Amino acid sequence: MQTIYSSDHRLHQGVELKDGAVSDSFEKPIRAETVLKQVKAAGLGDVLAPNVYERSCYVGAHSERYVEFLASAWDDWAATGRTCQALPLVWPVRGLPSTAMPQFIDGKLGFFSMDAGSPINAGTWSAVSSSANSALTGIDALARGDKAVFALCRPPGHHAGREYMGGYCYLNNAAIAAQRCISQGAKRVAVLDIDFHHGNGTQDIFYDRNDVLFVSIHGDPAVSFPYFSGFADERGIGEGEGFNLNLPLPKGTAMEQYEPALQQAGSAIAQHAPDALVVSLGVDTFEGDPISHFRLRTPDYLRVGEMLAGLGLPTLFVMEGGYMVDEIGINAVNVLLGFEGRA
Ligand code: Q9C
Ligand code: ZN
Repeated sequence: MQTIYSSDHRLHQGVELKDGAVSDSFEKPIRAETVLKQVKAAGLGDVLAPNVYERSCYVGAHSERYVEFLASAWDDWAATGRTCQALPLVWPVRGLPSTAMPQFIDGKLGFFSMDAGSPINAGTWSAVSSSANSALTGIDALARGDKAVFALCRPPGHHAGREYMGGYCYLNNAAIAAQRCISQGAKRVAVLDIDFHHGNGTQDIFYDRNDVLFVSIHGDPAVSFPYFSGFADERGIGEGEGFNLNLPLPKGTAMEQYEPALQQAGSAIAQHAPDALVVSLGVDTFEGDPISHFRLRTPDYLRVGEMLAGLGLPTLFVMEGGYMVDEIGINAVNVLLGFEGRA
């Protein structure tokens, strides 16, 4: 299968508040470079640069004002004379009365974010838009008849909601691709999220819709990020009721407990009978991941890919998380090799 990759991701290198101190983010450029290296070493297929898309292609999954905010956030921040990365520090939590968008950048940063996990610097928008463009290029390749495509996106996207960034994410690459699929005529799409963390952003974007089924297998939010989304009783709303399926699993989950959840996810997807499947592919489910708590092992990812292939759907894989830098290449590519029957 083809891989879509842009080196523009390197323009974004974030900071992170970890244990109360500022350090380099776990979400760093070498992640994508390691995965690319393994794509080539395994001979997965051609590596192509993304096409260029209009900013309007991100609207639908996101609101127009949020996309405008992201695109100009660095300039608005830098215009105040600051040179360090932009981070939000105040949020409109329950109980605060105003729902109006602030006019000043510091207020906007809080208004359009769920946490302080998505810093913005001078290259962030270039990286973020090229990441979304990789997912869009991938979905367009499926429309032209490719059976499977790997969008090697960085930064990741699944924590980004309709109007907010968070958890290292800015634009929701998987949701933007799924939305384009629908906009171009697909009746139904499914998004399966196998990153360790709940894909709260993708859930948010499609929560009231019955055309895009969202299924996520993730660490129990009672004890894992993002804490405020991902519980089993979140099933969708209005027309979307029954089209959101969360399968939280306890800390320490290994393949033995993971596989039945993946089976259940597969059954729900088959029942939806989508025209295409988008997989939010995070490999932070790995036993050695520094910020996550599942125990999948390297050969397990081949099995995951094999099970996904069993659905027989045109499939776009979109890279999400995975922070054990030495192993994320082999783990991500194992899913793709398993999918292609090259296990
Ligand atoms: N000490 C993705 O995998 N911070 N995002 C967790 C753990 C947020 C992960 C802190 C993790 C976000 C795309
Ligand atoms: Zn994750």
